[in-house]
Amino acid sequence: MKIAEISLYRFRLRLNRPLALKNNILKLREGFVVRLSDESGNCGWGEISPLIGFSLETIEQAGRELALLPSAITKGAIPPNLELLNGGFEDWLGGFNLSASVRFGLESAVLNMQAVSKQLGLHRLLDAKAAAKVAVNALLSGTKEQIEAKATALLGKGYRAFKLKVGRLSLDEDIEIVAGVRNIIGQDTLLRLDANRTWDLDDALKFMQRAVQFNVDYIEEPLQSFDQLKKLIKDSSAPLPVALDESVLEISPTDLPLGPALKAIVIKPTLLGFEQALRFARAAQDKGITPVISSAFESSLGIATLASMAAVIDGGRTPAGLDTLDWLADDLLEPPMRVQAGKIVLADDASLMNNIKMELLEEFA
Ligand code: OSB
Ligand code: MG
Repeated sequence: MKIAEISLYRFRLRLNRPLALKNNILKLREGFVVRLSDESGNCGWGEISPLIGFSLETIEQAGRELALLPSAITKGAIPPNLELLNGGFEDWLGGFNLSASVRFGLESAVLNMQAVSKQLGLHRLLDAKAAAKVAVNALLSGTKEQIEAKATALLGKGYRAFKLKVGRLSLDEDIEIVAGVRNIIGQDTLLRLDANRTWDLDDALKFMQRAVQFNVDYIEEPLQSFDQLKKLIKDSSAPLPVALDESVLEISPTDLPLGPALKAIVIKPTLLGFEQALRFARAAQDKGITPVISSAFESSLGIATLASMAAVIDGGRTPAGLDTLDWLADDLLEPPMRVQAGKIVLADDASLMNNIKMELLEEFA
């Protein structure tokens, strides 16, 4: 297969409400998309959406890389067997030192183009037996009232996993919200927490000890640094199971920390690259750690690609962190991806990406 044509676009999507991130409040979701086509006219799309405060690169940096994409990438034959995701992309693209979001977008576009040429959904290209549904965790944020209303509504819609942000309020307030959510969702529903590195060891332990009674699946990044978290992971008396998220950007798949308290690693392919994300997932599974594929507020185009990866990794059973689309007022796919009864449903053919909303795309470079 050859790349016959490459087109780059920029987008700015309106949000339904401002997106409050660590040190930034986004009013628009901005990024790029790349469209590749082969000699037969099959085309594949990829989303490039660095997330400020989480991606190591800025959107400007990603744009510069895209504007200067080496002709070694954009012209000529694509190496064989890339869809095996066992190092082919790294051999092909590794030498160009592309940032993670650009790498993810290019890898996605190539894989989606291959899927289209075989008239398969991306998950089917990667694994003929892949599941067609991916469970997701709902993402709860806002005031106690908003969180409880959302938990009630989504439980009724069939969600069986919830993730709650903690560490922004006082200990008592946080615990009250955790208790309220657990009370609403009942005992048979997964409850995950995410502290986004807010606490020192003392505060983290205080919180974790009080949260034990609420049967927490895991808490992401309770401590301020990977070094601190590593110590907690090795501590067999840690009160709650923990998950890596921000720390994943500071390690490589071969040096995942091991210890009794490490239950899961949250993998955000936009921050890592597609093939690299899968490498983390496989390394985690080899060590008995649960990989959880998660979004960085991509459009439906990125979410469809991420859901395909989650479907391949463990049959879509472990709820993925992909329930972020309702922040977007505009979206790049028509119809957009939607969560149905707590799951994202993938199409067996390549139809998900048939309709890209060209009117939201501006030609770039
Ligand atoms: O803190 O896990 C986070 C999205 C972008 C940046 C950081 C985070 C997230 C999410 C995604 O929470 C949704 C999820 O994991 O459920
Ligand atoms: Mg997190």
